[in-house]
Amino acid sequence: MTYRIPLLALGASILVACASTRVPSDPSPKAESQRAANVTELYERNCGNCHGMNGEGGGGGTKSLLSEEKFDQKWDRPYFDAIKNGVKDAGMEAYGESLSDPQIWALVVHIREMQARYLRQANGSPKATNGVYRSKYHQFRIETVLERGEIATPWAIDWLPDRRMLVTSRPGPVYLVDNGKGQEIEGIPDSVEIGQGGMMDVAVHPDYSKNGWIYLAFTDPAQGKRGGMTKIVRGKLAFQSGSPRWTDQQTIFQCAADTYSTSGVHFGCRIVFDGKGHVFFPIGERGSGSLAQNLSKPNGKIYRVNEDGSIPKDNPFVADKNAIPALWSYGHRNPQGLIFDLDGDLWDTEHGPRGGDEVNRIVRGANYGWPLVAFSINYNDTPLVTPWPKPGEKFEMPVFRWLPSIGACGLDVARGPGFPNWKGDLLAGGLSGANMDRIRIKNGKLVEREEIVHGLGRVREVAYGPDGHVYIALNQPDKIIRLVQADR
Ligand code: HEC
Ligand SMILES: [Ca+2]
Repeated sequence: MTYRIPLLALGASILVACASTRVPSDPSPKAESQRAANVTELYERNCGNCHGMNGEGGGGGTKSLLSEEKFDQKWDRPYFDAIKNGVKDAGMEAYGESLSDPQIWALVVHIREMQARYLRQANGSPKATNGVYRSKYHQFRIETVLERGEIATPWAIDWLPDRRMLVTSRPGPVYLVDNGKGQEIEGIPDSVEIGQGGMMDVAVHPDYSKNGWIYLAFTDPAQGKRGGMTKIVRGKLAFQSGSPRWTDQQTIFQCAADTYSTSGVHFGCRIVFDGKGHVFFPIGERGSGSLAQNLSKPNGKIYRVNEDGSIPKDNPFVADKNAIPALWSYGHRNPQGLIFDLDGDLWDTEHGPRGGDEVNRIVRGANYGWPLVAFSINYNDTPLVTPWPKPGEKFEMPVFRWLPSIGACGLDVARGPGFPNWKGDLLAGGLSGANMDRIRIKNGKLVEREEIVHGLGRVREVAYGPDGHVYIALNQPDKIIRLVQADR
């Protein structure tokens, strides 16, 4: 795994050297299939003759792999086992000898990618008839709240009690939006937009009418050098002849200066309140996967602090002198969705690499496994790891994973009154997936998933409005839309 992007020719030559040492030198025929480093090649060479180059089946008595019924996580393990142990009475050999477990898992990921392509082509996206979309429990219309281009890369949405909307823009500004007109708030702290970082979340304190606090998450610029790190502050709004200004700022959480990095990936960050005096927020692993397992480093963790930034005495790692005391859970890659559901359980959505974006129930002190386990392959189509813990390892497994990835970003819970039949369901967005899914979980198990929106743009934020409409911040095109219930 590469932890730093090499900037110099020297770095590049080191990479090449590493890559060449990975080629196995064993000349035996068993090693033949292992030499196919890339998963597509591995499939085409070993499986395509029977299962079809695109999974369509037909050779050697196979059915199509492209069935809606099998495109489901409950078939992950049976698929893996079929490849590893073979399907003897059907004439498929066992690959457990010639292929490693990560290679076998990578073949499952490859099948999922073929299934997703095929099913998208066959089923298309949710479409409106006379402007009305029909989903399983509700019909809705889509309205534009902020036009294309009015706010650059909108990242987060929240509301003041008077229903004026706050919208962050990743390049830095935060806007107060009243009746479709956005006003930039003066005096917002400096942030730096590097890759996926920049101005990120805004969260209005649940008791805002009493205390006036608004929380912001952003990439804090490193002092005197390039790079940055996720930081959380809170402040208040003051109005001078109608113009909003950021005042009374306090730092809630800041990382040590030596953790600031020039990496452009995996900053987190959403802020949520538990209503019991605590604030929770995630920070991604900044491209350094192994640090997600290191409790003394801020990367790849979910945090819990008191609303003023002080450390709760009952946090899980306060007794560990080497651990950051604000830690709540670890082994995360890049959570960009975080929400308390209506039962008070905390959920995140986080990015896997290629495949295996996760929906996790966040438990005090738990390890979510990254980078030791993942439902993914590498971006360059090579095997990575297997999803399941090895003997002696204990990880909290995702309740649901998207395979292939959707680029999970933005998460809220349906609260009613606009969509009462969705009440309690998670609404989860996807960037590369350009989707918003409704996810119903009962007793810790996924019972229903429905794609509500697809193909309108990269979904950055999902926010259930106080007016009962479901707001979505899209990127590319940059705009804000809302779903308005239209049941007849
Ligand atoms: C000689 C033909 C043949 C080859 C080669 C072959 N399979 Fe199969 N495979 C079958 C047959 C036959 C079945 C059982 C019938 C079916 O499910 O289509 C099967 C079943 C499976 C299943 C279970 C499907 C289900 O719906 O439960 C998976 C997964 C699978 N194969 C994957 C692979 C992969 C991956 C490879 C390559 C590493 C491979 N197969 C190579 C013939 C083959
Ligand atoms: Ca995980």
